[in-house]
Amino acid sequence: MTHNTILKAALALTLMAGVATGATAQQTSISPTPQRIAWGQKAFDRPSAIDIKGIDKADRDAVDALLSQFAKGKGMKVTIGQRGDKAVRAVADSIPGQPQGYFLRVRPDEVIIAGNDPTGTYYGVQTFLQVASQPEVMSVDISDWPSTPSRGVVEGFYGNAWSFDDRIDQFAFYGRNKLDTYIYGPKDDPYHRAKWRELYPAEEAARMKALNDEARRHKVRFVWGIHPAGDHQWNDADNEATVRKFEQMYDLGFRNFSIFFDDVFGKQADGKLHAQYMDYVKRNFIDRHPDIELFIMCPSLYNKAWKGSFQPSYLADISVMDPSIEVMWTGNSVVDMIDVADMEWINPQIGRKAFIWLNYPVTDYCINHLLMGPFTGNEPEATAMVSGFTANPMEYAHASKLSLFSNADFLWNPSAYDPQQSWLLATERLQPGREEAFRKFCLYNVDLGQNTHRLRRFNESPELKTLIDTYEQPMSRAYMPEAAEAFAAEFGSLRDATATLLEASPADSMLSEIRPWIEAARMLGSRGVLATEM
Ligand code: 14T
Repeated sequence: MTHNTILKAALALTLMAGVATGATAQQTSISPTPQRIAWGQKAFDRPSAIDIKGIDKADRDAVDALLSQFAKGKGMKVTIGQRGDKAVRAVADSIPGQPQGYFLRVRPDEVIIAGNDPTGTYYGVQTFLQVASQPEVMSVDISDWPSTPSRGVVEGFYGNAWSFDDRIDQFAFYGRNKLDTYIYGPKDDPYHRAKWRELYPAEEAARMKALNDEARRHKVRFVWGIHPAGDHQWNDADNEATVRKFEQMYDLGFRNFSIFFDDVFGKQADGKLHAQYMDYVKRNFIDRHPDIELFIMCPSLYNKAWKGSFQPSYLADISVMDPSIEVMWTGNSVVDMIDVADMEWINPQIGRKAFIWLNYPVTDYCINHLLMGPFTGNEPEATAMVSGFTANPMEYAHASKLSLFSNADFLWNPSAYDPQQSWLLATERLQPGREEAFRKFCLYNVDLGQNTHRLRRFNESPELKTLIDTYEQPMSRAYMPEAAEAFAAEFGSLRDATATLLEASPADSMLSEIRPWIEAARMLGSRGVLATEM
């Protein structure tokens, strides 16, 4: 959509404002932040039923997402379709040409959702569901597309892998937040790493298939990964075992694959052997199935700080692999945020744009911590230099959503990303009605503490820090009643906030998942209040 069309749309909406009835309705916060958006006045009251035009041709998953929120019947007219479909021909010129792009128009008499491709249509529906989440639905024109390809999650941590239910729940969350990639690499799934050669037994295979099917419904590409690097013998038998395993996954419906070589050293970390093996699998598996999309490798040397610990030629050795193979990279060190300089360093060496494996909010190296602060530190301009960007989360699937929500927002539209705003919205979406209490708790779970990877976050419990900064010095000379009061108020509000969360925790998956941290924060609050009384 050109600027000119946007201007015209905005003008049309402004004119409509004159005829709109009723008080000014609320604009909704849309996340991820759309590329172009022009709000008008109130369009209509949220309907309970919708009358869908284009339903037979439109992407099935998009229609299903729509019907999960509205009954089908006489009601608001919603036209849905994809570029080329007759239903959306009238707005063909407004549909952005980017992959996964869509155009959404909400007006008093009609709604149009028009995708550039099936995922675009699905994302258009997701945005519409946010716009229409209010009792009074606003007129709006949105033209939108992602700035970063392959956005999502790499389940790549050590420790308790996510459960089946966790993953099913994640895929719906990814769909809502326009994350399109999930890379499967839980270190502790035996069929991923320890017993990588063995096929999944029937029961496990059925569960993997169910997961992949569910991911597809939310337009998430489930990248099934194998970690053979620990004991691969670099011979034909092991090459064939890999293809056999991948064929099993292909037959189950998987269309995206990856091979991991991380955290192996010495003779297992030979770049030439890795490249030959990757090319073997490319020729003997990937190329035989033209409908396979992603083929990704995670190298042994996956961050700059480790360069001296591997063969000096490791990166050059893997750079000769087939150029369609994506290469993962964690940045300057194992746990690091990504900037332009990182990408300028790695991309030329591997002869392609690196696919980011961000080790945040993973906590497998600081397991007594939760990472619940704003998602900050990645440079917006770096996103144009990646082929994908996936985050390694905490073993706490629900709590990880706080960071993933903002990660999705950042990647979709990096130049519009505001970490604080995004965090405020994320906390509201995850704990609606309890967002203030949840925020109070989160602010006490920001920093990682001392850890091997040295990542720190310095905005831990900012309110408490301000009080300490204000009163520590003067209090060392004389007792100050106002200081005691101020501390009591802060600790009291932490105690009360966490009490609210604890009360809600049995019925809330996230709160029950992180209950020990909430309990600990409540005790900190109570103890603080008592200390001021002493
Ligand atoms: F492959 C990678 F990109 C990667 O990050 N691998 C692991 C990952 O599974 C783990 O979750 C992450 C954070 O702890 O770090 C990598 O694992 C390590 C890194 C180390 F520096 C394991 C041991 C280490 F000493």
